[in-house]
Amino acid sequence: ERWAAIDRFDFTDITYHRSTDTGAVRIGFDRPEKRNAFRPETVDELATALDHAKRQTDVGCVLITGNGPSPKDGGWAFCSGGDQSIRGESGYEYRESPDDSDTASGEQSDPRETNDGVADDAPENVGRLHILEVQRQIRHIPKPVVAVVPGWAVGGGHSLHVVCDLTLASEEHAKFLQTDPDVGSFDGGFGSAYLARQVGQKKAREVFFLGKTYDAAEAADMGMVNEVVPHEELEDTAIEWAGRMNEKSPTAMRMLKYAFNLDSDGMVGQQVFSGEATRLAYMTDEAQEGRDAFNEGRDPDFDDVPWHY
Ligand code: 2NE
Repeated sequence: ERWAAIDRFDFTDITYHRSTDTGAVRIGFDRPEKRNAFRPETVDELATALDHAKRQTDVGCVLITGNGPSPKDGGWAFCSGGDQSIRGESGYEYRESPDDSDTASGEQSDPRETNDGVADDAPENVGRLHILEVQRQIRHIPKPVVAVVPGWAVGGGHSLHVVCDLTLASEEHAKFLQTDPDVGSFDGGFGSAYLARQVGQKKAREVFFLGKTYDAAEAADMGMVNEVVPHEELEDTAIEWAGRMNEKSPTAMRMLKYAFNLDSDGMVGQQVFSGEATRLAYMTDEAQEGRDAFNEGRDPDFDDVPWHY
């Protein structure tokens, strides 16, 4: 078996696995009957899995994909963006969608109220847009993140693939579509402006303004997909990519990712990049002499340290 479940979490909306042969984890959206649309719970779980993946020092690659096919109609999806059925006035809300609810009246219930004692302490159920926080996690996690696209990548799901470091797509089933302006939404950050850096201004504007559907080959021609492979080879190829990346120098890979990010991340990019430079500096005798001198209550001795040029 290629994957072993990481079962320390009680996820309902995603699956989370570790590769049995290389340092990769696989996060799978697991709402195939909704084309893997995300609701706030999905986003919370995604954030938890990404944070866990970040902390695994023997993991050098994160694969994000969509489970499928849909038991309803056999359709495949990476992610179709925010679940419109639980979208409230100001964002996506923690509540059951009409088709999830088993109340006879169809009345909506707040799932947080089903656990004794939770509702009193629960924060107000304001609309969430925290998939944008997850985009920043993907951007800043110190290892490559690959979008493995087995089907539809739409709306906020399209933006997610855009923000990933690499995209691998199913030849038969992957489809790329921006519906944001159809549903009165707009990803004005990585989903659009960063897409323009990948495919150019005209094409990025076309993606949003015309809302055409692109197949995997068209998306690769455009420059937003790295490689297209037959559907049945998708996961094996993803694991092969992860294996290749895992053989490389972790420090070099981390510095490269942050270097690629730097010119579109402004001061935050500079902060992230320089944080890694600080880490490298901490590993020198010079920095350790500074630390030791402080702890020993003496002046630091940098006499033997050359002024490199
Ligand atoms: C994804 C797409 C193109 C698929 O079309 P098709 O024809 O293959 O499937 P179908 O029948 O439309 O969908 C299958 C089932 O999935 C549900 C549908 O309602 C349908 O349910 P049933 O009729 O079987 O009960 N479904 C699909 N996507 C859903 C969604 N996003 N929310 C809730 N249910 C969904 C087609 O389904 C489509 O266009 N979906 C909508 C895509 C969309 O507009 N997403 C939101 C964009 S805004 C956003 O994601 C966002 C953002 O931009 C910024 C911040 C946060 C979020």
